[in-house]
Amino acid sequence: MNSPVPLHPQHPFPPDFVWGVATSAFQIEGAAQADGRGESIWDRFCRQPGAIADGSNGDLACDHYHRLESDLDLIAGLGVDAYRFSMSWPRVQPSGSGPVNEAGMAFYERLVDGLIRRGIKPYLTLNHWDLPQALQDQGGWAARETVHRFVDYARLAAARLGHRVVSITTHNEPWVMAVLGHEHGIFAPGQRHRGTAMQVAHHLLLSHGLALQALRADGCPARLGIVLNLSPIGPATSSPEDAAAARLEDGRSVRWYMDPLFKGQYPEDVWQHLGSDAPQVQPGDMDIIATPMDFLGVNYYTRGVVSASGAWNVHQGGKPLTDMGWEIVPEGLTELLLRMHRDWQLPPLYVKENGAAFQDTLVQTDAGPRVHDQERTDYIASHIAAVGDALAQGVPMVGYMVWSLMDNFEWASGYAKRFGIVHVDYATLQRTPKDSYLWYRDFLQAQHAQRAPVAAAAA
Ligand code: IFM
Repeated sequence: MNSPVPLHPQHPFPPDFVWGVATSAFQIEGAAQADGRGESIWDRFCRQPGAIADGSNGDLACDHYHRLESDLDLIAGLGVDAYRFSMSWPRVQPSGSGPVNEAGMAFYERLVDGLIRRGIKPYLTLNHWDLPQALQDQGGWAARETVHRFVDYARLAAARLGHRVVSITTHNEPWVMAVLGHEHGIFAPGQRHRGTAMQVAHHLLLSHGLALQALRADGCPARLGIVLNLSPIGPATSSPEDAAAARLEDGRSVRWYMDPLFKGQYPEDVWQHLGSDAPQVQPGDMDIIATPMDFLGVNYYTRGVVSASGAWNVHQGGKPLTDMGWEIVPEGLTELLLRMHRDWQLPPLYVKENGAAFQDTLVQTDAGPRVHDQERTDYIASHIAAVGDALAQGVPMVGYMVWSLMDNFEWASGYAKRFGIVHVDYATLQRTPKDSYLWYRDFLQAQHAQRAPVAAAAA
């Protein structure tokens, strides 16, 4: 390919650095009614008029459920070390409790075996937002009982796959589930109450800690952790009001998760601010939440610029935007990783999602269909370089994963926003690797070539 983007970042990555690509179940699988799958809160939410920008849903999505083998070949063609995917809870336990739905579990066994056969390490996420609707009907994540249902589900999943996957993530992005789902109401289950959101966040963290303890007691050999969406948060202006707003937003979106996980306590300033919206915490909860992890994952897309008027991403000008309207700030990733390293005692750290939506055009060329998504290639390359900068300054980075393998259901934005490095034609479901896929493949080849002499010398 003809990309000017360099294949060798300024800072070298260690030979055992894990390069990967990521997806999630609801966003790609489709097959919403196949093989006994139960309803999830996202199936229900998509049916609310106006909830999804293009009125779409996940019924068919990319039909990955029926195209597993060819999709696995696409992943293998990239030359990644790892593939991060999520298990749909309602597919394997349709009502959120009770025995395994064998037909649904068989899909994930085929997926994991297919990855292993291709030499790719499976990275499993248990909860990427698609709670069984039956549990929502009993109170969802706001109900403490759901914590125990999640632990049962985690044990059942680990009993079947824990010996074959390298890593298990309990939850993906608890802030999103709690705040966008229960305070802003723009994600499933569409509730709007701050106190509920904070109780949900507490129960997600608690269920994470309890699941870690249960899986370890069961002898699960996979490495265990959680994935947070984090951004560096700064004030829109130098006014004291904006500075206070930025500090509070950092408290609510970063410290509210990092402090309990790594210090066993909620940040006092945010707790005071919440007043009666602070969560119910029972004795012993905080110690459970702080159960040591084998890794932490961070998803990074952009920075936050906050003003006292309540705006979250005030654009300060000069920064290019993605199709989501998010500023492109690769140096923000380095800043975030350095801050995390400074403020908390981190376990090995991954970037578990990083990528960008752009308006892609599929063009016909003599070489077949192509998507010239130079902006996405630039985005990925510059963020990989940002990870390299953090690594060079001592942050314990161990891996990086692109979001996402293919265009998919982008939640409230429907199918209009494309994050894939593989283009999906939603009329035919045909997959076309974009130029960013070809660049990442070439980049990984260059990384692997650098690895070989090191590995040979060590042998
Ligand atoms: O598509 C989502 C993903 O499911 C979670 N992290 C952010 C991505 C882009 O919005």
